[in-house]
Amino acid sequence: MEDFFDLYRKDRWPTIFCPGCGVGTVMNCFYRAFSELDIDQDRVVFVSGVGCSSRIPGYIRADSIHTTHGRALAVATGLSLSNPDLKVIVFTGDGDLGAIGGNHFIHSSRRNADMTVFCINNNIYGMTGGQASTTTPHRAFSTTTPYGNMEFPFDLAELAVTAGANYVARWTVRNVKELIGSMRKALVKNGFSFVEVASPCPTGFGRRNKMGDPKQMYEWLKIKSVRKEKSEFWNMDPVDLNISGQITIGEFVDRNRPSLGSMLKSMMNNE
Ligand SMILES: Cc1ncc(C[n+]2csc(CCOP(=O)(O)OP(=O)(O)O)c2C)c(N)n1
Ligand code: SF4
Repeated sequence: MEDFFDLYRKDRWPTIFCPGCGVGTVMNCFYRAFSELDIDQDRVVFVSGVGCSSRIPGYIRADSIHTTHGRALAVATGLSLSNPDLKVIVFTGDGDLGAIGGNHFIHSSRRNADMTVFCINNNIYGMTGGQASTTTPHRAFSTTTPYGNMEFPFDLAELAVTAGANYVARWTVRNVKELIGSMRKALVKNGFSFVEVASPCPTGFGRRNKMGDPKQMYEWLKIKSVRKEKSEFWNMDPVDLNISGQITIGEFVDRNRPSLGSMLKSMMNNE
């Protein structure tokens, strides 16, 4: 790819993203990763659900399907099975993937369905004004938890590892180098590859939780993130993990289980 605007639909700019939102950073990291690989843009299909994070494919010059909220992975599974030559890339949010689409997430990981999923986890439903999602921290405030969240959040990366995904990593929007590296790896991996990005939503989450301006939210991500190698909490009781308020970052799995598409092919060939 020659330059930035070969990938983006410049005519759709400016984007809908609020000032200080992390979604734009993820989009630019994706550009870096994608442009360093030799992937034919005509063979790529982007899939998304609904949410601010899910708007990314709308800005990319390639075929895309904007599905209903939560159904991106179901559509992506159908696409990759019906045409194994396609490279299927999903952009999603923690609400889209972990809440309404939670079942598709678990089963796409378990099936090792052929797709790359980038989830922007901003701990909230950003687009609809700040309702609690499945990754809203315990005791955090949102429009639906005005007295603090009484529930405990999902660890999306850990869920994907446990369910069977081939590649899983998590970074924050501050770790751009590592994030680009993981995106590159995920894009060339067979089977289900998953990169979660912890990202600020100053409008829907930061404001309500008195986290300061976007710069302070970026600082908060730095303070809260701990590399997997140094983490006392990785692979422990999820309640401990969530009480610590820690974001464990790193690569969590890189393996080569047979993918759903490859299993289907070998069964059809009676192998
Ligand atoms: C079936 C259905 N239910 C609810 C909605 C309303 N809705 C749109 S986006 C959204 C949540 C988006 O949150 P997330 O996926 O975390 O993305 P973000 O906006 O935070 O990036 C909801 C509940 C919808 N569009 N369709
Ligand atoms: S509402 Fe939140 S996630 Fe959506 S664009 Fe604004 S800052 Fe970003």
